Amino acid sequence: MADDDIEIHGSIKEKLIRRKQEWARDGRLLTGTQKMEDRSSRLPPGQREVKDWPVLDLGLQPDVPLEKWSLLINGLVENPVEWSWKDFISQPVFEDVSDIHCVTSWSRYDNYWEGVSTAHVLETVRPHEAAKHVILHAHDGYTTNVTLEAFSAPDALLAHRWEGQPLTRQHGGPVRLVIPQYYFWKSAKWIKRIEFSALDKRGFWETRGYHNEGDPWTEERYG
Ligand SMILES: Nc1nc2c(c(=O)[nH]1)N[C@H]1C(S)=C(S)[C@@H](COP(=O)(O)O)O[C@H]1N2
Ligand SMILES: [Mo]
Repeated sequence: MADDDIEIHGSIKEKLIRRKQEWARDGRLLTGTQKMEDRSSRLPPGQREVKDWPVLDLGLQPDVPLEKWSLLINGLVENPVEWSWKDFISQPVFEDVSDIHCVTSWSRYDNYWEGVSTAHVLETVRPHEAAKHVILHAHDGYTTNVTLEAFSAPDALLAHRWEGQPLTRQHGGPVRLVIPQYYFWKSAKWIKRIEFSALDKRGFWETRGYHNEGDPWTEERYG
């Protein structure tokens, strides 16, 4: 976990972060239809479909070579683990196709992910009964929080491949989290630690006006 060894490209986008915080304060993009929970459309309210895949981050892109990569999974668990890259890729393979919904209003359909399911993570580390929250920590200093229930979703995974190719650094490679049921800010890129906790801890955007959960179907954008 020697973070000093990890090279980070770029510099933090203070202006962009401020603008997104202002959007949250002003409730930008909210359609007001969030109470309808209309699931007849594949597109959640206020979203538009894109075919490309935008890159969004704080401006800092860690460059984590596989030989230095590790993932610590600890906190309120019976069996904490620290996986090296070799350990990680010897776990059972999980594949899933899901849609991405970003809070900045783009959605991208049918992303083919390969990696390790969060269900397998849970079987391996066995959270204590008191663990109700999961805090995700990334190499760029980013954090985000989800309930244990959301983390356990059957389509959630630690992804290292997208569309049959290794996940690029821009998109969070070597490994990122993917939780399709939520807006994409919950899907931490460059993940380095998964912490199980009894208490909730709001993450980077959650402390800057974003919703604590983030269901796109009910427009849990801000709050
Ligand atoms: N580590 C880290 N993960 C992150 C972010 C970030 O800045 N750092 N941004 C989040 C946000 S706001 C979005 S929309 C998605 C963007 O992922 P993408 O660049 O692959 O589209 O990553 C999420 N995960
Ligand atoms: Mo986002």
